[in-house]
Parts: sequence; structure tokens; C-alpha cells
Amino acid sequence: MNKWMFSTNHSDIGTLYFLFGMWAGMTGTSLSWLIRIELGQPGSFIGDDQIYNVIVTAHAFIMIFFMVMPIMIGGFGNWLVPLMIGAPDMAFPRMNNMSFWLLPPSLCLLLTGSMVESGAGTGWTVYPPLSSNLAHSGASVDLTIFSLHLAGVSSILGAVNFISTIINMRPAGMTAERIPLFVWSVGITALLLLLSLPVLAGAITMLLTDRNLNTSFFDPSGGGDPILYQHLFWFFGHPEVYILILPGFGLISHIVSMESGKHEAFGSLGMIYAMLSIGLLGFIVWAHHMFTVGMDVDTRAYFTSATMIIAVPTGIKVFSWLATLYGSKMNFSPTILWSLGFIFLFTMGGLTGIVLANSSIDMVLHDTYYVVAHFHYVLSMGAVFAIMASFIQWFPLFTGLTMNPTWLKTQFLIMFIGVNMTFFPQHFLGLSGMPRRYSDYPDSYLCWNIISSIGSLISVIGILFFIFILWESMISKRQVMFVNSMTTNIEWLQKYPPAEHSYAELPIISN
Ligand code: HAS
Ligand code: CU
Repeated sequence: MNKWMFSTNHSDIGTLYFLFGMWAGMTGTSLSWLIRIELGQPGSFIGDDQIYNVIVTAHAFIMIFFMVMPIMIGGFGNWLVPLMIGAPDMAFPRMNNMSFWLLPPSLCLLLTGSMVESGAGTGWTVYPPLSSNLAHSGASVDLTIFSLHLAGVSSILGAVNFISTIINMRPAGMTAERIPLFVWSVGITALLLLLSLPVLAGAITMLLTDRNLNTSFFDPSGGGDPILYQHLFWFFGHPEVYILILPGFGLISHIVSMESGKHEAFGSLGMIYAMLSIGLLGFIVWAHHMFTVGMDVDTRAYFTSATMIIAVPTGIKVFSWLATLYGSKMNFSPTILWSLGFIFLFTMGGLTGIVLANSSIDMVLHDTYYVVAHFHYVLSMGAVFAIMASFIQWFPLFTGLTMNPTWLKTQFLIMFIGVNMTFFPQHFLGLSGMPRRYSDYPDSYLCWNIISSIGSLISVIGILFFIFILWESMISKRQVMFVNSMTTNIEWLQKYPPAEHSYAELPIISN
């Protein structure tokens, strides 16, 4: 057996998470390509609406749970958090290995759920009654639920590990406001995971018993209520979207300060409070996903107002990044290009979020492509751009190798054009009423759909180019001369050496 698979070392596990996330990312991208092929021409291509919905569902699950979360929290979190606080490893190294190894079986269950019988075509929200046993009989949805159980256990264990590591394994002088921003972002993300995932677990388990044990939590004929599921799901679902972006916020803060030659990001205390506010506010806005269920007007007014308040701490973050860059000599390195792209496009996605937060506007935009455009701006261009920037930034630390910077800049340009061409037209489609989760549309939507599909082809070419750049860096073995000390906060650690009785001293049993 490969010793590396059972490694309890944080960087080995981080690398496993990267490899897993990249594999899942390619799977998720392939599915998105199928979606854009179906929608790139009028009429039906796949020829089966259930299969189309299964593809959409699997695409979302894979991208959220098996690409963004493993790469950001599992990959960057494991690699960088211990290094940035000067800990020898995570607090619970063997549990760390288990967190990772729960994911491959979880992914297998998800893929099996899409391939057996008629597949789970429920969307990632898995709303009953569509997900109940009348509309989705057979094992598919049950397998999807089990997949989420495993992924949830993996994330909860990971969250416990990060929280324990960050609280207990810091050097003596590293007081709260001196904890690096990325470490803060992972800590807050872990807290959100710990508080929100059990609610999802409860909801899907109730759904499982409704489907198989004749309970009726979500079935009105037995006194239940399908709206209850939506509340439970979004009490998890909204914090989840901040789980997907907060580590990216932390990573971008480090990159902009490193690349502008400053010792830390502008207003780092404000950045900490902004992330805390975003995390806490994220728990009291969930029903902005449910404005059309028949809520009374006061409840809608509350959820609209609470949601919009999140623009304030998020604005603090955006303007602090810009203030960090201010006055520096721009070097337009590949990482700074991705970071600028992140700041610009994430803000665009955030602004369309503010539009959707208005409940009376959302009555017409809900379940249209406008929502799809919104969340792809914050995810495909927010979360993914943060991942690209960071992967390039820390690649020399991870591998000791360098990638070709000229090619990386070209690759950024291809991706930038590709994703904008894919998702910008979707705002127009949504505003003119095109609904999400359908495999066909009236001819009046054809033009923007063709442009969107061509854009996705360009993005796929960009991804393939990146894989080529990675491959080239590995076969040509260009060793890196030195790793910027700020990548691991070494300067800081020399000033504040590890505490005498930190867990650093405890024996760590490996293998
Ligand atoms: Fe969102 C739906 C509102 C941020 C992800 N979001 C989704 C879905 C996903 C998602 C995946 O209120 C679809 C889920 C599904 O499958 O159905 N979202 C917001 C708001 C914010 C926001 C207000 N979303 C995110 C992030 C995500 C994400 C981050 C993942 C990474 N979102 C919604 C709403 C829906 C929604 C509705 C439901 C729609 C529906 O009908 O289904 C905010 O956190 C964004 C804050 C960021 C900014 C930009 C930077 C701020 C600056 C300060 C100045 C700006 C101000 C704004 C003061 C605002 C620069 C006012 C000024 C103007 C000029 C307009
Ligand atoms: Cu939300």
C-alpha cells in the first residue's frame, strides 16, 4: 500500500485534496460542457429531460462539494494554516486523513446516484415533493442523500480540526488580531460548517425517512409541510455560499499584500471584523431564496433588509483590497491578474445579488437565468479565480517548481474572456424570463444561448491550456530559487517563536 495514502501529514493530505479536487473539477467541467451543448442549439440534443436535470444536479454537487470545498479548505487550508501559525501539523492528524478519505466514497455514491435507474434530477437543493418517492422513485435520491451524509461528516470533522488547530496551536505571541487573514478566514468558514451542516444533515435524513419509512415531515397529506424542507435547506444553503467564498477572501488578501510589496493587507483588523460579520449575518438571511413561497410582506421586508446589510462588510473587503493595491507599482504578474479579475467580477456578482435581495424584484427573477448569472459570477469568477490566483501563487511552495508566466497570462486572458462570454449574456436571458433547469427554450432566447455556449467552449480551452502549463512545469523541472518568506509567514514566526507547551511538542503518531 502506498504509505502516502495513509499519511497524517498536513501537506500530504493537502496535496491529496488538490488532486481529488482537480479530478472532480474536470468531471464537473465535463458536465457543464454537456449542459452548454444541450443549450447551444434549439431543440433537444440529449433527448431526455430527466437526464438533463441529472446532469445539472451532478454538476452543482460536484463543483460545490467535490471541487471548491476540497481545494479551498482541504487543499489550501491544510497546506497553509499550519505553516502560517507555525504549527507542526493539524491538531488531529489522523482525523485529518479520515476527513479526506470520506470524500472518494461520497463522490462514488453521488455518481452512482446519477447513473442507476433514472438518476437524481432534483437540483442541488433536493426539494420535496420533486425529491419524494412519487416523483423520484428508486434508489437514486437515496444514494445522493448518503453521499451528502458522508461529505457532511468529512466537512464537520475537518471543521473541528481547523477550529482546534487555530485555537490551540498558535505561538504564544500570536494574539487574535495577529492571526493571518487566511487563517481567520478558514476559522470562520469552519465555524459556519460546524453550525450549518448538521441542519442539512437533519433535513436530508428527514427526507430519507419520508421516502423510505413512511414519515411525513414534508408531506401535507400526513400533516407535514414541504416549505419546512426549504427553510432547513437554506438555513444551511446560505451559509454554504459564504463557506465557498470566505477562504477565497483570505487567500486574495495575502496575494494582494504580497504582490504589492506590503507587509499586510490594508485594514486587517477591519478585514477580520468584516469576515466575522459576513459569517454571522449569513445565518439570518436564508429566506431570500424563498421569496416566492407565499411569505407575508413583513417577513419579506425583513429578509430583504438583512440580506442587503451584507453588502457593507463585503464592501469593506473590496475597498480594503483596492487600498492595499493603491500606491504600489503594479507588476501584472499572473497572480495579480487573477486577483484583479477576482475583485472586479466578484463585485459584479455581489451587485446582482443585491438586485435579487429585493423581494419584489426577485418575484420575477427567481428561478430565471439571472440567478444563474449571479451565482456564477460569485462562484466561477469569484471562488474559481481565487483558487487560480492562489494555486499559481503557492505552486512553488507546493512543488518546488515554477510555471511559465507568459503562458499563464495568456491563459488568464482566455479564461477571462471565456467565463464572461458564458455568463454575462445569462443576465439578459434571465431578465427576459428564461427559466433555469429546462433543457429547451423558445427561439427568442437562441442568440444569447449560442454566445454563452461558445464562451463555455473558450473556458474549456483555457482549462486545458492550464493543464498543459502544469504538465510542462513538471516535465521541465524548473526548480524554484527561493520561496517568498511571506508565503509562510516565516518573518513573523522568527519574531514570535512557538510557545513552550504548544501541541508542537506532543508526539504525533504517523502511519
Ligand atoms: Fe447569492 C442566490 C443574494 C452573495 C451564491 N447566490 C444564490 C445562489 C447561489 C449564490 C449559489 O437575495 C443560487 C442558489 C440556488 O441554487 O437557488 N448573494 C446575494 C447577496 C449577496 C450574495 C445580497 N451569493 C453570494 C455569494 C455566493 C452566492 C458570495 C457564493 C460564492 N443570492 C442572493 C439572492 C439569491 C441568491 C437574493 C436568491 C435568488 C433567487 O431568486 O433564487 C451578497 O453577499 C453580495 C455582497 C457583495 C457586494 C459587492 C461588493 C460590495 C461593494 C460595496 C458597495 C455596494 C453596495 C450595494 C452598498 C454587494 C463594492 C448597493 C449599491 C448598488 C449600486 C446596487
Ligand atoms: Cu443566499
